[in-house]
Amino acid sequence: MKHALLSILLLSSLRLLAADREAPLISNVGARTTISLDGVWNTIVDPYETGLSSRFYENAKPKTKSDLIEYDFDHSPKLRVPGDWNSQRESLLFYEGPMWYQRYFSYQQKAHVRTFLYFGAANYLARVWLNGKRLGEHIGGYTPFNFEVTDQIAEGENSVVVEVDNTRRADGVPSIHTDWWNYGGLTRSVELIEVPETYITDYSIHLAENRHDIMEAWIQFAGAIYRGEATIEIPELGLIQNAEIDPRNGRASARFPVRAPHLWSAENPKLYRVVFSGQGDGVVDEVGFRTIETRATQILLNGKPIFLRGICLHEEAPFRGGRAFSEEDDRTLLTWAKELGANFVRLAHYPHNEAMVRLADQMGLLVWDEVPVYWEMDFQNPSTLENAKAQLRDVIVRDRNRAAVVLWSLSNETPISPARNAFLKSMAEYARQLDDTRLITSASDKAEHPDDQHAALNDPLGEYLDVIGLNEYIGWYGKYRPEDADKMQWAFAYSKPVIISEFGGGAPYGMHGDKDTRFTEEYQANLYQHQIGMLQRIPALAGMTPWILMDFRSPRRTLVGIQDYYNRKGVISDRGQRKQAFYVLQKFYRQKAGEGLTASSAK
Ligand code: GCB
Repeated sequence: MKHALLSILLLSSLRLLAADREAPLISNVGARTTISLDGVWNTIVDPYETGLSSRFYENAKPKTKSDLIEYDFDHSPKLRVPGDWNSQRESLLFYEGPMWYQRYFSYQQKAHVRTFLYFGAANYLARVWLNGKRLGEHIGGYTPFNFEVTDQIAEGENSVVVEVDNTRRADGVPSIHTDWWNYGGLTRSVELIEVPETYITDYSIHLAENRHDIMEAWIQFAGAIYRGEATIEIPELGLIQNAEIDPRNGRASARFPVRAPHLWSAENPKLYRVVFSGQGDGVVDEVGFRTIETRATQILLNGKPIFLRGICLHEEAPFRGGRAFSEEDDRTLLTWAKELGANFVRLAHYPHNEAMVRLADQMGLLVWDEVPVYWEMDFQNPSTLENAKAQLRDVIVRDRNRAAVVLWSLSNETPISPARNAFLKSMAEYARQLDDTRLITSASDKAEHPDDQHAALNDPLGEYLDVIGLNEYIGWYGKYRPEDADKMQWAFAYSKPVIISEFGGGAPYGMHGDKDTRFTEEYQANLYQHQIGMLQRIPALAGMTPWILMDFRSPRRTLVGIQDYYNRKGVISDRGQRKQAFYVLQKFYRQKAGEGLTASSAK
């Protein structure tokens, strides 16, 4: 009886698994054999979600002239992939709800090859069918996912259907309220990936803790594992390192000495070609080597204190608007950050596209990577926590070999409560378990003002972090004027490095007036001036990322003639025009960079 029950349970869980073919995320897709499914897709806007009951995923056609089929992908309007739908069709600007995507592609089957269908990102919920069969679903709008399709993909013509739904949900990550546009759609590339039957899913290589002459690496294989060794090669360092593969879990790990590599830094973002191989598979990556740690209230890059001259960014496309997804978008944004004098970017408030992080690696910009645990959320809900953790895991899998990424940020401006504290504690532990080589942070805005000359951050979240992130809007929100910053003295409950992860104020480019007039460039520039003075009086200050590089769309910003559904706190407009505040910040960063040079040449 007991056995019968057990086998029923087992069978039903197997069936559940069979219905969802989401497979462990394959890292470094760019190094794989891929077939792009980007381009023009057929789309059906489905505000009442009738597509599920009407089985849009079958992509059926009437067989006789009397057949009733009330949808037709072939003659429906098109949308480009990658791309959000809101910026592609005027009628979709504010659309939130389900959208059906369909396209055909032809495929040639190959022996001993496994095929995966990969999505760079789909906001927010995606349900996927191939040739009418359900592959599964994925939640979370900014992280990649893949399904194995080896058994579903047909020789010749195939049809893939995806329902993408960006309805905001109280239990979602993020939840209902955000200060950014809820761009829906297949916002990043869709690809088929081909790998051998036994293949490398993921790997990691980095310098051992605070050592510049020892590396640690592992390679994870999937499929039937044969006894043998995996190999890691760094030709430029003359390194060939073998490691035994454990057949029980498909993992090979090694710790080994290296001839001191050129360390990765913002000034010299050196990347090495690294080859990971074994079991008949091989992947090549470009990897930088550096260490990152904290000592008291300092952040040390490669053992030396660094001041993070940063700026926040949304993943918003310059000039054309909408979600950024291309290397060209990314290069424009990061080039502006460099011009500002930055050595650091905060990629707010969710994982940006992979090309962005790779470009930061090449250009020498340190990165704060973040997941969209933002404002009020359903912190009591275990499935919300699981969702947040899955997003954190997937961005860590995607970016863990990028030297540029030095901080994992768990959250932004979440309201203090026992449930929230427990939620973020659990995320911090999970992040450390997945990657103990980086620093953990979070942005908090829960400062208190005992009087008009003192400010204190006592958020208990600080206990779980390596670096304290503080968002403060003195001179913009609340009762204080920009000049009040001059007398403000900050105190922090935890003796850890502090990054001022946001400050700022809004001004459309070209709006002028005196420095006391809201929404003028003069007001914004004056605010920056007084902020810079105040921040320099914080002894634990290790960096700053003002809000924000470029103006971005926000449904909350309705002020006509000034905001017009844009958050105007950019130091650059969405058309690329530099505001006065850009030059105030640039001047400060140039001076800071100069100080850094004198300090290191004095050594
Ligand atoms: C914040 C949020 C950010 C907003 C910004 C603002 O504190 O973290 O997402 O966009 O303020 O402009 O109010």
